[in-house]
Amino acid sequence: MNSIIVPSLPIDPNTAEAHVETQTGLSLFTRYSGNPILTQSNWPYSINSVFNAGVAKLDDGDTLLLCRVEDRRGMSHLCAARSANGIDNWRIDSKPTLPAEPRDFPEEIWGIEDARITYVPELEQYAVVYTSFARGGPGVSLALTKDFKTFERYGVIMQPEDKDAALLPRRIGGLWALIHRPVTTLGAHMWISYSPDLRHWGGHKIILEARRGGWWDANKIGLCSPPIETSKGWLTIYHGVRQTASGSIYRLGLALFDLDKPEICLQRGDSWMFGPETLYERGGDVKDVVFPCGQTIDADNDTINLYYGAADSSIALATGSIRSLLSWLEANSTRSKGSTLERSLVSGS
Ligand code: BMA
Repeated sequence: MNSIIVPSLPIDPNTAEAHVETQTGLSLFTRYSGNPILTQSNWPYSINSVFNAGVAKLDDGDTLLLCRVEDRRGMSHLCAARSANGIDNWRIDSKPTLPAEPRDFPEEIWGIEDARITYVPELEQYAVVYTSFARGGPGVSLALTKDFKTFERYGVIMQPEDKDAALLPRRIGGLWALIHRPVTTLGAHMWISYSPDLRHWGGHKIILEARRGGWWDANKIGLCSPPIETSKGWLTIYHGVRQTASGSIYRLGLALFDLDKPEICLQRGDSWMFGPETLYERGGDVKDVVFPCGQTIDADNDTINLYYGAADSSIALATGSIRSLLSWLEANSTRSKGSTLERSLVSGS
């Protein structure tokens, strides 16, 4: 089964169709003028809010968003919305598509959140990696599906405290690779772990550290959408959390990881490249949050449609160019292969 329309990978930024190119970090993505594209008012049943959706492009051309839906108890579940153009006329499941199942999976007693979806050609299935929430804190859970109707649940694959995880679409050196964000005494950094069977995980390594001090991504970072395989490396959007006197600001940065050794960071952007600016991003249940969990890539192999949660209250869309993201990263990155500059930045010296 060939279940997803993906660009022929890896994407070559030199041959990708030209997109309107900007080199300023602030305009790398263009917001859809009709944002937000999905809100509580679109839902076929009573909810509090809808945000942070995993994304898949289906065989029939539909874009599927597996949305985080918060009910009016405060618990989240996942619900699928499908659209032919990925913008409007969403067909939303009439009940939760993937509800929490705390009886069989006690790690889901307070709900499930923030799915990241990867189509895995070898398995001919989508891997849905999501946050399961219970007394021990957030953990990382996995389910496989062919159709977003029935799911094979693997349960917790990374114990609390851990979240912001996605599977890479193919094995690296014979092993599956998961990027995730445990919180340890070392801090809230991005890690990679490897597995022969998606159940047993090891080879844990930090791949990107939260910076310190005044940086926009000081102290807490995490993976956003699943990394994009390009000929230059795994292009990765991550969030950085700035703590301020009036709360946190969630902004987005870019990093590039080695294709064959994804624990090696080749480049990391200095500044954030997308952050809360509009009313629907600056105000909501949690203000000043942009939080993508997935994207689609158009047939030109360059246009990226980024779906993001806005202020934990709605889903919005912004469009960019993979080639522009890569060239911005090249021009605005402190880190080159083997450089120790990043280490001194991380240690604050
Ligand atoms: C993070 C996650 C996201 C949420 C964000 C802002 O820790 O829980 O689901 O959007 O906080 O509240």
